[in-house]
Order: sequence, then structure tokens, then C-alpha cells
Amino acid sequence: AQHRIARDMNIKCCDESTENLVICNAGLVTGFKREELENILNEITKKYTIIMPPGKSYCFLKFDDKIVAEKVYQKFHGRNVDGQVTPIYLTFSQSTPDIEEEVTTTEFPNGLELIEEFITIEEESRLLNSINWDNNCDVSSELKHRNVKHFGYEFRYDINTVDPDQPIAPIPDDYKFLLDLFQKNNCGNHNYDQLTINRYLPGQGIPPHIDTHSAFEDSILSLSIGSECVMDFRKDNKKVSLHLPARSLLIMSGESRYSWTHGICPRQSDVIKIDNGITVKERGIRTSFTFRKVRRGDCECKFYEYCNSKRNEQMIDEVLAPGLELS
Ligand code: AKG
Repeated sequence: AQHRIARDMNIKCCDESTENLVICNAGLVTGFKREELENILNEITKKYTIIMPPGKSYCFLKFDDKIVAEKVYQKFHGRNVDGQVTPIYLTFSQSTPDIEEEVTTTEFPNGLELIEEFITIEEESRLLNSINWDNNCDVSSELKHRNVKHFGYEFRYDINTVDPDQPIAPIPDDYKFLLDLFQKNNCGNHNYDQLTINRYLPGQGIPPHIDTHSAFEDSILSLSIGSECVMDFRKDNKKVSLHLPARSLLIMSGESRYSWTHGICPRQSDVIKIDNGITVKERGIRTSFTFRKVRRGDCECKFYEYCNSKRNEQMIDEVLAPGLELS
């Protein structure tokens, strides 16, 4: 990992302590979340900068002085932390990357498509009425920033994947008309077998992430109902903020599925472009239906640096700490 960091970022890792740390095997691409990192760092200090380069399986921490960096190193090097399946490995570094200024563009990432008015108002209210958030029979969880339900396979947020050998209640018949609509409209891979329903109250969101390559096939669909929102897509230093109207279907495939993060900033309102300017829209309760096809076998995408597939030797080298081997 240290060679990779030197090559990609021109940053040298070192044995002597400095005010900079690198977490060599946890970053955005391994599903590590900024909030999880903040939770652990807050136990030691409130003054730090986290730099999580998009598409990388490592991240950087910058502290005011090296005493604090040493404390963080001693407490967390080789330890298990929430959100990571293997212990995290830290090293000091001579510097951290400059925080690149984000460039906002309006050009859609390749492979991203938005179909407005994908369902009718009647279908939207039928879908909304079909969900019972008090029903604990479904596989549901109350996450810090939203409520979720799963069908077909449970998405495990602790390990960012599904167990393809442990199916749960299938996608309900009430939603089968959507599968037919997907087929009719050529919405990517047709045999979607996993559904996650998210409910976001105003002020809630979802951290930026790329759906784990090894968990799901190409083409991920997300139907927005109940309220609109703005979803942010990021890659390198590019950011595209996309307005998702209620009843629209978002199709993420190819580059947009495999190498751009998507996320919803937790806020009460969004700034939206309209014909003659911009307007601020208060958020309502947004429910999304995300359909995915569980992958069996290796991911064969060409976006190697974002791919956690075992076939990807480069990635194995980067994610695992030196000395560890895959069982
Ligand atoms: C997820 O559940 O992983 C999502 O990205 C949901 C996206 C959405 O709410 O549209």
C-alpha cells in the first residue's frame, strides 16, 4: 500500500512520527465512512482533518501536532473498528494530499440516466401506502440517518455486502409491476432480485458511496417517491448534483455505477435549478426503492481501482496490510 500511496499521491510514508497519519487499508472504496472515522477520532481529539480521496482504499489524517497523531496511532493501529472487516493499519507520512478544490459540473457521468415520470401519481401513492414502517416482520433497520427495509437479500451495512446464500423474503408481488416496467423500458439488467427501501425525513441523507462491486451486478435502479431531493455524484475532484424529482427513476450503470460515488447530503432543503434561475425547495419525506441484482462470481468491470473483486490483484495488494493473505 505504501508504494501505491507514493505512486498515486506522491506522499512518502515514514517510521518516525509526524502530525500526519495514513490508514493504509481503509478508505471510501472499502466502504469506510467519514462518520465512522469521526466517531473514533473524537475519542481522542476534536481537531483533525480527514482526507478521503475518492476511489481509494486508504485515507489520510492530519493533526495539529505529532503527540496527538502518536496517540491515535497507538490506540488504533492493528485494531478492529466499526465498518471494516479487518483491523486497520496506520503509518505516519511526511505530508498529506492537498485538498483539491471540487469542480461542479452539470454533465451527467457516463452511464447515468434519469427517467422522469417513470410511474404515475396513482402508482406512487399505492407504493407509499404499501409500506408499513411499524412492521418488524420485514428485514428493517433504523439507521442513524434513515429507515430501511430489505427484500430478496439483506444488505449488511457492517460489511457492505449481501450474503447470496441467505435469501430473505422476496420482492413483494405488489412491486412486480415495476420489474415489468424496467423490462419494457430496457432498464439495464432485468432480473433484479434485491430491493432496499430507504425512507429519509427532511434533514436525513446517505453518505457518499459506491455500491460494492462484488455484491451487485451492473445497473442499479433507484425510484424516488413522495418527495424530490438532490443526489450528489463525485469522482476525483468532479461533482455533479442531480435533482431527482418524485416519481423519477435513476439508472446507474457502467462508469457511474462502478466509479462515481453517490450520496445525499443530510439537509432540510435543496437548491434546484429552474428555467429562469434557481430556487430553494424544502425537503419532504422521500422514499426510494433501490433495485439491484446480486452478483454470483467475480466482478469483471474495468474500473480496477474501485473494484474489490478478488480477481483484482492490484486491489488485494492495496486493501490488505502487508503480511496478510486471503484465506
Ligand atoms: C443505497 O441504499 O445504497 C442508496 O444508494 C439509496 C439511494 C437512494 O435513496 O436513492
